[in-house]
Amino acid sequence: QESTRLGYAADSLAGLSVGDALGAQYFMVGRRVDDLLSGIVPPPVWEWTDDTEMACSVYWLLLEKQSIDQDLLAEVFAERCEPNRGYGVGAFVILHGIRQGVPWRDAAAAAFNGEGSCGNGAAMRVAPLGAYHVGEPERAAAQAALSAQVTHAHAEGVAGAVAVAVAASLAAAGRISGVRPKPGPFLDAVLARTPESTVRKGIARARRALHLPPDEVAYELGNGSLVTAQDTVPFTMWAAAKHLDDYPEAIRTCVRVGGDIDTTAAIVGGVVASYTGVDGVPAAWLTAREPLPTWLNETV
Ligand code: 8NA
Ligand code: MG
Ligand code: MG
Ligand code: MG
Repeated sequence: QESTRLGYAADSLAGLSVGDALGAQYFMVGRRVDDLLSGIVPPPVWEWTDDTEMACSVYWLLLEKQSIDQDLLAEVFAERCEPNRGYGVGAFVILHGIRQGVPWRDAAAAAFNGEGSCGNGAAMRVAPLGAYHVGEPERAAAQAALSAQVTHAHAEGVAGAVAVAVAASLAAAGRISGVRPKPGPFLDAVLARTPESTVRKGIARARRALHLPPDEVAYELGNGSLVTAQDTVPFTMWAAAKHLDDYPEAIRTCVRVGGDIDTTAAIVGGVVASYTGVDGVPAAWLTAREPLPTWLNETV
């Protein structure tokens, strides 16, 4: 049912945006990580970043079209882009090009000397799209790939988005069934739908590292410091699998290991909230997060 699917997507977006905004307090504003680990959260307002802005565009497209129209998504990404939200350099150039009238396919293909972007930006924004396709992980994967290609022409950038969307779809399905997916089978199901890639190899390593402490796992798999999908998505899949039923602990795990915290927390928050629902996100954290943009509820 359409309203139910949108509800799952909205819950995922809430988890994603709170993770992004709280994570940015450590990644960009420079607050002390130890404070959060001892239960102290920063004072409001927690401003969200590019992760949330782009996720809002994806969610808006679901409200409008119920599926990924790449031309419209490119237009919305470009039009809604506020330059001060901390966009990746490549993303900023692509979106600027689109605004100047360059077709998105050409702009995305030209990035990084014609390699295309393998940044983590396609993964950071995609969890709500996965949650929307609850119980349909194949469809989530296909739609995620379409959503990624608009800015990320590199296969790794696309694979990262596919893995995250599949994880969110499976998490939402777990919520419906009332059965919490166990970490190992959960990662197996993500692996089964993720195309062969360095990202997928990293998730396979995460699957074998479920018994290890987070710092060690982040050291082995990467914590997003390189801002690429390969360096970001495997750890986020590990953290989401481990803490699927505990949103605050999932976010603390991202903050604890450092790196690209706004983005790791956005991905993990978006997947975990697909399972817990918005009720899993502490009310005080939701209130502290800057309100989502008003254009989210405007139609064309
Ligand atoms: P992107 O396409 O610019 O990619 C992000 C980064 O990935 C690039 O700047 C490169 O360093 C690297 N990269 C991408 N493709 C290649 C390649 N083919 N070869 C070598 N390096 C490559 O933007 P995006 O949307 O994918 O990035 C999302 C990230 O940007 C998120 O972490 C988001 O939060 C934001 N970000 C902001 C800051 C900040 O301080 N404001 C810092 C890092 C990232
Ligand atoms: Mg960001
Ligand atoms: Mg995407
Ligand atoms: Mg980031």
